[in-house]
Amino acid sequence: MDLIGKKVLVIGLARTGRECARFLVEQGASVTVSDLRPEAELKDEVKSLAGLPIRYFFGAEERRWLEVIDCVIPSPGVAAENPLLSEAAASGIPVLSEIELAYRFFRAPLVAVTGTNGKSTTTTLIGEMVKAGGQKVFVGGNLGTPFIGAVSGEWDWGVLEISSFQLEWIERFRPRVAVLLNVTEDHLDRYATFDDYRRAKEKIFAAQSEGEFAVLNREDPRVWALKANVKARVVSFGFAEVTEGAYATANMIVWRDGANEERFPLADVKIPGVHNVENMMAAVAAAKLAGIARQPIQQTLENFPGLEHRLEFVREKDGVSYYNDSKGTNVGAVVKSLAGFSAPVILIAGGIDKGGDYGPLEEGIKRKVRRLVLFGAAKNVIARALGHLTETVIVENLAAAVGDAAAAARAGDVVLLSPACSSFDQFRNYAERGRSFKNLVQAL
Ligand code: UMA
Repeated sequence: MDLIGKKVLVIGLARTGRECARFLVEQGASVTVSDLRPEAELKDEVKSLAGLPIRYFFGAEERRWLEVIDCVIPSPGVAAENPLLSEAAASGIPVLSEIELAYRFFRAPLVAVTGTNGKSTTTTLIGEMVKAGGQKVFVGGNLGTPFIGAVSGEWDWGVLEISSFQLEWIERFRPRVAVLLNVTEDHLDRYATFDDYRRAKEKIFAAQSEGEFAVLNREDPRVWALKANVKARVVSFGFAEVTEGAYATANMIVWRDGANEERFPLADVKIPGVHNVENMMAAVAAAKLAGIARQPIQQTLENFPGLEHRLEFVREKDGVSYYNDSKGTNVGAVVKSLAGFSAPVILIAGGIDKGGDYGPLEEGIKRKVRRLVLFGAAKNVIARALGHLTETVIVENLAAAVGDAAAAARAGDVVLLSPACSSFDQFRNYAERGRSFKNLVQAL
């Protein structure tokens, strides 16, 4: 793809926009960056690009910004309804997502992981396995480091966490190994229907052909149904024994590839929960397809401590265990997190409601949750949906929620922050919410 002299508009000036602008200037493009926030809020971002020949437009988006533009690169957080994007698409100006742009320049093969939950854990595991196998690997994407920032590096592999947002504007993006972990309701504040969200995720397989691999979860009926539609070779993971692919018994993961069988004991693995067995099976399958030997895979499974903000143990106080699961930003994630506990749980939830159904949580709340502590913008919506199932209290913010949970907890209980919502009503992001929870718990 020749970018010399091309007039490119990048929409959004945060992590993705900044890296795209830098790359496009390097490639000789004529770069414009827009952001709907006022300039005063973007001083640091503009400063980080100081000295580069970039034209900026800030504030409410105007269609005239598209005049003379040859190509538009939206940040993932920019929805298709954005006036610049919809106008560009309607008038035939090519729109490419950042991962599509990066794909056209990245020279190593890719493993790409998507799904509603487990993406970050699985991507990190695969990256560590490939690294332990002695390969030079870039690990990033939705995980936090934009893919575009890696294209000038020398790599043997790229391992990417990919969101539905990033898949919206792809054309040729074609991973050697594409993994779909699961699909449950999320981001219904961005997509009109669940089907729109699901279709965006499934695009990860769209450009693949027989030479590539589609790794599918047999435990998720929506994912497994895709086996008939994908063009790539299907490799699967799940709990029932198979002759090709990965499966798990109570104490090991088994990988089978024709006549070969490799066993990965789980006795020394540190990450808990059935959902993590699924994540580990997916990671083993992807790493094997990337040609990694048994030993570095086993070593990674045993050394991996889990991710911050994902069922992260914070401390025990007076016999009560506190867990930070701030990355549990949708209902499906909380269902899986609750499944990992057998002790009575005091669940802290709330934030910005994403327009989905809280129904899948009913069973877990009835069986495990002794007290439900709700805070933030969605507190009343969640209380209406689930409050009749257990003792429920409504508080204003996270500090009050931790205070209430600590006062109500008895020895043997678990206090779990697993919000089922995004964080933007009271925090910058889920990480800030998680850190705030940990500070509050440490201060008890
Ligand atoms: N903006 C506009 N116009 C709009 C909308 C937004 O100008 O119509 C501007 C905003 O004012 C802001 C910028 O766009 O300045 C924000 O862009 P962004 O939200 O894409 O932020 P980035 O920092 O580039 O982060 C993105 C991903 N964000 C989202 O998908 C919302 C990050 O995923 C990702 O880590 C990063 O790229 C690097 O690849 C975060 C996320 O929440 C973690 N992802 C979702 C999730 O995991 O559920 C999908």
